[in-house]
Amino acid sequence: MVAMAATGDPADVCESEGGSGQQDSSSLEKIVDIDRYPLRDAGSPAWREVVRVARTGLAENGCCVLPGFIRPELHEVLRAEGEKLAPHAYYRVERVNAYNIPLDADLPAGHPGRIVFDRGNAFVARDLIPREALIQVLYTSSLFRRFLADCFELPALHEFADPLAGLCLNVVAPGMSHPWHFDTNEFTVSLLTQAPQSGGVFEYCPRIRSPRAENLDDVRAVLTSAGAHFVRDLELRPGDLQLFQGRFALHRVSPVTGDTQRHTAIFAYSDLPGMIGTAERSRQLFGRVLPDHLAAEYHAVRGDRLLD
Ligand SMILES: O=C(O)CCC(=O)C(=O)O
Ligand SMILES: [Fe+2]
Repeated sequence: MVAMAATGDPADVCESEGGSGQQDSSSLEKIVDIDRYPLRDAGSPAWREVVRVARTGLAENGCCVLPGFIRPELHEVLRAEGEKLAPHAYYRVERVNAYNIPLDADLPAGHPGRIVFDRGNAFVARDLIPREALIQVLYTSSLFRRFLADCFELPALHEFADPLAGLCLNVVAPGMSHPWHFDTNEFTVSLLTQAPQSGGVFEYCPRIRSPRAENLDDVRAVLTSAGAHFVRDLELRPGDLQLFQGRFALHRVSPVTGDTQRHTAIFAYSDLPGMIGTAERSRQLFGRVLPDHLAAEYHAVRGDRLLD
């Protein structure tokens, strides 16, 4: 979702990170269907089987869904908490391209980065989400993080040090969409907390680019509606957890129709500690810049040579 750089300073790691132990386990047990997803039993046969299925989906499509991750009896709490937060989202319809790079970037004629969309979704920033909200409890759970790291085949995942990004509620109101884009962060986990009445479908193009190849012709085909064969729809229900590698899969939320907003919690993690967004990106997404953004040095650490 956001442009991130690692400051490399371990002091930047969120204070809440590492909050493991009994409290973590018991709060997680109340939220997650642990019979299906045994997050407390790392390495057990049941854990390994869930991780195997997730890894297969990620390897094949850069995406996998863990259905019924949240206990069904909490779906209404999840929805109601999101609904209460949604009015605090920062609304500003922005003109963007799929790479989230400046619209006046010097790109050759015909480059898909020259195609411009209205970004009509809005984010509620992390500092507005109460500590006890289900999505905040999940985001900060070290058991949850350890499980996700195993699914992504990483030794560890870290919360963002950014006080606003990292955990957000993505609000797509009727008539709005979250247009085609690549994510700048590599590991995104999301949870639909409120389904729209209609529309608002998550559409994605698995592996349309790779760390070595932008595949501009294919990207342009999708952006100009000539590439329907690249596009897959993902069926998501409230309480399903989605693991996604959006840096290589072009994706969007199609326009929401009907009367109901679409809400998703977006949990962003990094394999490096201390990730913090640039002041400019923070201003665009949340309408605010905090001292942490200004204090951080923005050395982007990337393992690839892609445009963004
Ligand atoms: O809300 C969603 O399902 C997708 C959000 C997304 O793509 C993003 O925040 O980058
Ligand atoms: Fe995204």
